[in-house]
Amino acid sequence: MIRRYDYGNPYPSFAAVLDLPALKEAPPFLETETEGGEISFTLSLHNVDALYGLGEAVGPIDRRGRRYQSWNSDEFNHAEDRQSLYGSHNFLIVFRASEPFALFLDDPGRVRWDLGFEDRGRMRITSENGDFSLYVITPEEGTPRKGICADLCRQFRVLTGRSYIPPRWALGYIQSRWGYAGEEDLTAVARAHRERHIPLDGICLDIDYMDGFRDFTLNEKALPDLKGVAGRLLSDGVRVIPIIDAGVKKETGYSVYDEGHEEGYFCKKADGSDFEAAVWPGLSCFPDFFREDASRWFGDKYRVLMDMGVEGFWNDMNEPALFYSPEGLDKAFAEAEELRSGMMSHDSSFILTAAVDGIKNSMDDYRRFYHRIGERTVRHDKVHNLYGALMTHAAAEGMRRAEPDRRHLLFSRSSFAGSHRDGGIWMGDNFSWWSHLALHLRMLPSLNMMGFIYCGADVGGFGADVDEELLIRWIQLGAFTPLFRNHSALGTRLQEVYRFPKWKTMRDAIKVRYSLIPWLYSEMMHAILSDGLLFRPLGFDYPDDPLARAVEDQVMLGRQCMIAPVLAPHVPGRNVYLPEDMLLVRFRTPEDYDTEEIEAGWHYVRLDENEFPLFIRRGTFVILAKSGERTSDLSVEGAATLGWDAEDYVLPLYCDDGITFGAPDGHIVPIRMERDTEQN
Ligand code: MIG
Repeated sequence: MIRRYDYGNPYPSFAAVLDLPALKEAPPFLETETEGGEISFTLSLHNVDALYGLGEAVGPIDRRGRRYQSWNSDEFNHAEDRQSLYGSHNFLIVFRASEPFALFLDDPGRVRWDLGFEDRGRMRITSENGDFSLYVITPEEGTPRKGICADLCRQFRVLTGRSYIPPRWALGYIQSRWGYAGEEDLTAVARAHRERHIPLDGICLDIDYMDGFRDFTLNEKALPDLKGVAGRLLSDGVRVIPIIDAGVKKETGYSVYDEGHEEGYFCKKADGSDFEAAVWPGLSCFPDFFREDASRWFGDKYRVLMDMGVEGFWNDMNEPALFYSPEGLDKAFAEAEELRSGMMSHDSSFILTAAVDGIKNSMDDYRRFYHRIGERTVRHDKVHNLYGALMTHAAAEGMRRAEPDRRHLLFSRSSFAGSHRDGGIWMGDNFSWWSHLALHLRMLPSLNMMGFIYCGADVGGFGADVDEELLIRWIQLGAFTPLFRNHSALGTRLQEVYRFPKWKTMRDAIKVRYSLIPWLYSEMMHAILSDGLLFRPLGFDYPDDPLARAVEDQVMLGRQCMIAPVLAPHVPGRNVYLPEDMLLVRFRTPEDYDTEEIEAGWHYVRLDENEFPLFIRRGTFVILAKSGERTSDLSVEGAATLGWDAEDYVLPLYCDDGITFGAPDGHIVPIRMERDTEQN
């Protein structure tokens, strides 16, 4: 059951697809307070078993004891105490023995979440705008306890819509690097993979492919013939995936700028002039995606590249990230000058550093520009958290208009609740740190709760220099995530798997992934089409097992499996908690693996560097296809079953063409255990 309560004057919701009538009185079990325009809700946490949700955020899967802020930020330091990342995902499950519920705060402004931080016995949620809709979701009557969390997520998706469906090739391995600029890189990377038989389905182009970082242009030197090279690579099963940034370079003569400026599509300052701030191209203007005409105009631009054979994009810098505005720069220089003239006290260097550092992503700038929302003019900071979502919506709609029957790859950095309808997300600028490998795992179920089924982090880590062992273990996790992209920052150690002596170990893990794709795709589609989750915390499935609920480094995958990747260096294996009997599959290659039935409880599982585990629940199985080097090589035919000898289990394998929409040919193939196949 979903109830809606409105406070103040809510901004139009792009998150909800259901238009529920708003109730007048406040929800009885939340203590509501109003102070200086802010509205807070307080709830006792004494009998709460777990708090799940908030999507893209650092910290544990069970978020009790932490504090967060919903404020979309371009923040490359995903430190342990970071309160905001790139998306705002105001959905929280309050899981307790009696009357569990979930809430969704449809509020595009800043929201503060104190989830037992000040006082472990209390949670407090504060909307700074005080204008929002609050949705309270309670379980459908009769839902068994082990289905409650999933049911609350399902209802949230009924409210916010069905998840984006990527093309099947998007489950292939994608190689990316900030610095790939054009034909030479594309050809070399593709060849290096093919020569070594490392599977590959896509290569991302980062900002250098553009002409001076101008959206929808090409760097003539590096990429004189995108159409030609995209066609050649496609014939070898490799797609080119360019980046698009939110800011449009301010430059007369650059047609995108000229059109946007003349039509009035850019965000405006109070005096009616275009808001300008610097990002990669230098001073730039920012499309007002709240305006339907501006959104349509920008979305149609993607066609420029689609016409050259591009079938997928990634959207970046759409928080929006701002390096500085001219006003902000002036202010910082003025402060610096003031410091210079005399007052070099002990703390002036700190003041100077703060003044300079404060020019980026500054609140002053976010208060400096406005959006047209229907008849209303709204200052940006009030609706800040919607900007990236609306950019990605513009892109998704543009692609739909261009090719209505085809699925496209689209993933964004910034997002809001509801963005899951338009594309996937990646987890932004992580580091090549073991702790971020663990963070990648923990964020998967949280993102799934928001409906972001197609998601993943930069495999190997974006910032810092990866070492070989970390990359191997990261590939072994990425092998299970729908978005499986190796990406790294300019200036860091080159991170393509073939650059490392043990590249074969990584290739073999990628090959295992390809063998699993028919099953993984089916489970992903099942999660999408049933408003379910591909990744779940153990507590979702085993809510009455306190040991399972406490596990933060293993997650359930699909209906049959659990994963427990190695997350530390130099270890010969790891501890794994099995909430029920499972079959351990220890993969080395798609052909070389061993299996072992393990009883419920704690176990130390030995895993050499070239081995990684998949746990299959008692009485079920998955299928393992013959591996390939491109997703188009894979076939369900002749695939082997892998799992328990389960005569009465039927695996409902979802199959379709993987590329058209509405899945007119989507169908379930019932797979039964092969009786006479040789098991390894
Ligand atoms: O300010 O385009 O998160 O993936 O490689 C950095 C360059 C801008 C941030 C993205 C990252 C991308 C990088 N971008």
